[in-house]
Amino acid sequence: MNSSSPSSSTPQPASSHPAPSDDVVTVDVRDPTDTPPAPPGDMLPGTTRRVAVEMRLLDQNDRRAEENREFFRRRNMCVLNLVSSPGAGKTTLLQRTIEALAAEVRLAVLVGDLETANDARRLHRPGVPVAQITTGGTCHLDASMIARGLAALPLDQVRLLFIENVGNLVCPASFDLGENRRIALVSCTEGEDKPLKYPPMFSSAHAVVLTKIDVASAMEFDRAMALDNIRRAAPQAEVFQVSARSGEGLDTWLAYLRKLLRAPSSE
Ligand SMILES: Nc1nc2c(ncn2[C@@H]2O[C@H](COP(=O)(O)OP(=O)(O)O)[C@@H](O)[C@H]2O)c(=O)[nH]1
Ligand SMILES: [Mg+2]
Repeated sequence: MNSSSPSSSTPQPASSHPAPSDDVVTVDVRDPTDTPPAPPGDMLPGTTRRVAVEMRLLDQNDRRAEENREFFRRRNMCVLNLVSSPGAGKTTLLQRTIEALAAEVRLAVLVGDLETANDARRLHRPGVPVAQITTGGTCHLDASMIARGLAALPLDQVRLLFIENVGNLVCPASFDLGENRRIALVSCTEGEDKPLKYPPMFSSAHAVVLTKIDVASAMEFDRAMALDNIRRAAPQAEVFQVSARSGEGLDTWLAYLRKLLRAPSSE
């Protein structure tokens, strides 16, 4: 455990143990009282209904996020939160990014999914600590999950932390994790209009990455229209176009990261 994790009041993970075959750590933040959703229909006698008190939850999250931000600032860590729908290419882009940067700067990764440590295994390489946060039914990472993930990682000298959020174009937009930059990915296989349909995810992003441009023409994807939609939904964001498969556009993306690393962590 890392004794200087963001909050000493942060509850310890229900389970935090190294996977037997590699150095990937799994931090299980599932709520044991959560039950898997059942098909809709009449409530059975004796079942209970959960009512989410969203405002209070978000206030609490914002406080935790501030603690995380302070933790990152003290350690001079630059933290990127990657958000997108499932399958937009977050893990693949991170794989390419880590390959390119691991020799230059000390990196770490927190990756969230409902189940499995598949992405953590894909991202792990010697010298790059990775923790998989398994959320059970929760469709986003929140600031306290990040604090628990941080506590499971050796963070000495880590300068750049990537957070791969749970794949979801809605909920992660509401949860500040204390990150320096939020990066929204949208792929050429999702259609041109996703930025217009899911505005909060794009209006809250510092950068938008259009991914899988290698398959744009095969998908008859209208890139000009998609870029126009991105600019309308995220006029504040820097926009990148990449293919993690062919490598096209990766240089510009990596230049953006290197520039971030040259800036003080509070920016
Ligand atoms: N053609 C193509 N496929 C990609 C690219 N990036 C990711 N993929 C594929 O898209 C699928 C989902 O990618 P993944 O990185 O797991 O997405 P995530 O769920 O956002 O982490 C995988 O089959 C990847 O191989 C890309 O740049 N080009
Ligand atoms: Mg992934």
